[in-house]
Amino acid sequence: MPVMLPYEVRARLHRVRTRVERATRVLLGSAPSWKRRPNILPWFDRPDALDAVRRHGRSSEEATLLEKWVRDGYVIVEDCVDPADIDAMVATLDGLWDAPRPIPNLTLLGLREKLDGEQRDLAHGDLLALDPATRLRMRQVSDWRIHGLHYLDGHARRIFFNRELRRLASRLFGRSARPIAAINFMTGSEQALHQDMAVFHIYPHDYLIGAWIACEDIARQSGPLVFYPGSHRTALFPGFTDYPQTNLRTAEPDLTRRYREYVDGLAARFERREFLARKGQILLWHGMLIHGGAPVAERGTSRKSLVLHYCVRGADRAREVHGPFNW
Ligand SMILES: O=C(O)CCC(=O)C(=O)O
Repeated sequence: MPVMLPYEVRARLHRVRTRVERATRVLLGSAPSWKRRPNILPWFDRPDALDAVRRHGRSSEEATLLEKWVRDGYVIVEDCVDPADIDAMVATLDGLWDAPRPIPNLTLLGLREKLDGEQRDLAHGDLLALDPATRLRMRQVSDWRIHGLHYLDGHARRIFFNRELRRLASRLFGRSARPIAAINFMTGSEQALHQDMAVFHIYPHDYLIGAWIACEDIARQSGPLVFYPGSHRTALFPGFTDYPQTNLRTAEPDLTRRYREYVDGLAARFERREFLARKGQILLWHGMLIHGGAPVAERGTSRKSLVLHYCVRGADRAREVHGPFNW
């Protein structure tokens, strides 16, 4: 498993690299890298993809998986992640609320003090400084989540770099896959329908895979992940005229509103499914597959998951995009 540099060092290196790259572009007057390269789609998005399954599949089992990927835009797998890692990671997350000491650089996102209260983010140290009654109330009413736990927790890191998942994502891409992001959700996200291509800045298009790892058995009333098989074959929102620069992260409010209408309209043409997963099951989905979080029918029901995203080297253009950013 790769060794992680301390968080501060990595954050600093990232900032320096971003600044140097931007300055170089300004000085040389060069266009963003994606304008200088053709948009060659992955094999699974090409018109001959179903024929290509025969070339790509190394066994009949793999060919079946790849064919489902091409047709439906998702596959479900299990037995990839060690349940002991899931249990240890979840124990760390559950223990954050009354931990003996703060974890540096850890922020809990989406906290609130009452059900209809404003959401806010809090450093772990600031959370522990609150009185126990406030913390308990916050825990009961917050739909909280954490980004990048793998930087801080060894078990989350083992899952992030899980070989089997990486191998699978590489077989799907037909190229070596690398994990680029991780979010731990503790409750239903109730996220509006979207495609991850609209959230990430990917070029060439569609070199993006999401992996939703169930960290417990998922209850129907918890607001499961919803998804629309086949919706990955629809077009990228035409309003993102200079994608990957413009997407939901950089869009003005009116463009975001139009994107939402566009995606809701597309989703209505496909069957809606819920991922009522058993602990350890994993749904891998195409970057254009429409998905979101169902409404939480019973507040207080947990829905623990880890969502990873995979890309191929050089296709994540986030560092070249300029703000202002919506998050
Ligand atoms: O888990 C969910 O409810 C939604 C997750 C999601 O949409 C994402 O991380 O892209």
